[in-house]
Amino acid sequence: MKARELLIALINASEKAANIARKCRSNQHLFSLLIEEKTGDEKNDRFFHDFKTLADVLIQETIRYDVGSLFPCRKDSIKGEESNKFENVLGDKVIIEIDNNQENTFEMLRKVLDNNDEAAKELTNEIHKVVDTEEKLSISDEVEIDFDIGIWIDPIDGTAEYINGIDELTEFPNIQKTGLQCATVLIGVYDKSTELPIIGVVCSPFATKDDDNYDSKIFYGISLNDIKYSNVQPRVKSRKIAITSSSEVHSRCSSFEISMAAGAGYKALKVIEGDADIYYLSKASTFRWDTCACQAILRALGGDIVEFKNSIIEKQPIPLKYPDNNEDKCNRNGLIAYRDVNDFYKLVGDLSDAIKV
Ligand code: 2IP
Ligand code: CA
Repeated sequence: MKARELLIALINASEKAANIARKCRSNQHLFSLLIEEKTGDEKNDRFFHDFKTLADVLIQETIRYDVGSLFPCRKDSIKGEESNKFENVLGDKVIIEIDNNQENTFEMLRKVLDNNDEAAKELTNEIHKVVDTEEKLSISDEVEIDFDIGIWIDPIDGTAEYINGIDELTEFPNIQKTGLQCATVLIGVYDKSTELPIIGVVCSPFATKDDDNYDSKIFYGISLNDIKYSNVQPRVKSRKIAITSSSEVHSRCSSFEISMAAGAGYKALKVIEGDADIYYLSKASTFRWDTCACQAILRALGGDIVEFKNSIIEKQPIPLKYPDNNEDKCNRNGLIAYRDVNDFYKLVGDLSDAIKV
């Protein structure tokens, strides 16, 4: 398999995912399902699950189908955050699966969307549309992936931000605390033998706005042994900024100003773009699908995402790994994401005294 072809497929899949995410917000019917929390008598028993989960699963399964049909031998290794099996309170079951039959998709969506033909048709069209971002990649066709890989998808990271869409800024340039910008589509590829990420694509579906229409920005990177390739040119700034979750308990360090923002993918993206220098989290609240894509891009830029706890104990970077098993998928030991390893050492110096590990 050519790395270039896989990367192009992932870029196009991420843009299609962004189209579906935008459609679910711009179509009135779909959006009302997205924000509605039906309870008690109002609850529609024919409706299978909360729609936000359906939007997530639809995007995940569309990426799985698009990438899996180009690389059939890898289909079983493409995994996402969500389960694609739904059951309603009456015990009816539906499995969200996308194939090349548009009619099947339409019928499945009609069923889930309670016979709303118009909404089902609009979504079906997005799912089966051919999307080609025509990205110009300067990576050579010679770069082969001749080993076993796995793929982690987070169809919409920052789901709460995606649904609420309430913008809140920070005092730091280009960093939003909350809002649509904090929602990202994350697709990461890892090498099953080294358990390390090798390709990452991060799509920000609401990155730019023209009138009422949003457009994406797509960031990607490859880190395959000596081959380091990315479309990102991190911004240069004078302030040293660490970004973290509002739930983080360690919110003081002397080498960095601290910024809070929502979305694990968004925070790592801020480090990738150069708007922050480091993203840290001491807690076990991210998962493999939250970090794989961004870690690959950071590795392409000379950085990494490493464990918080053990890296601080050992005083050296210990990269997050992606074992190919069905066990715990949580990044149990927290994380530290950086572009420049010197920032990692500064943070370790700042926090080692404060933390009893
Ligand atoms: C979430 C999302 C949250 C994040 C959490 C992730 O993923 O990115 O925003 O918490 O770690 O697992 P925080 O914003 O505090 O960093 P999802 O939205 O896919 O559940
Ligand atoms: Ca997530």
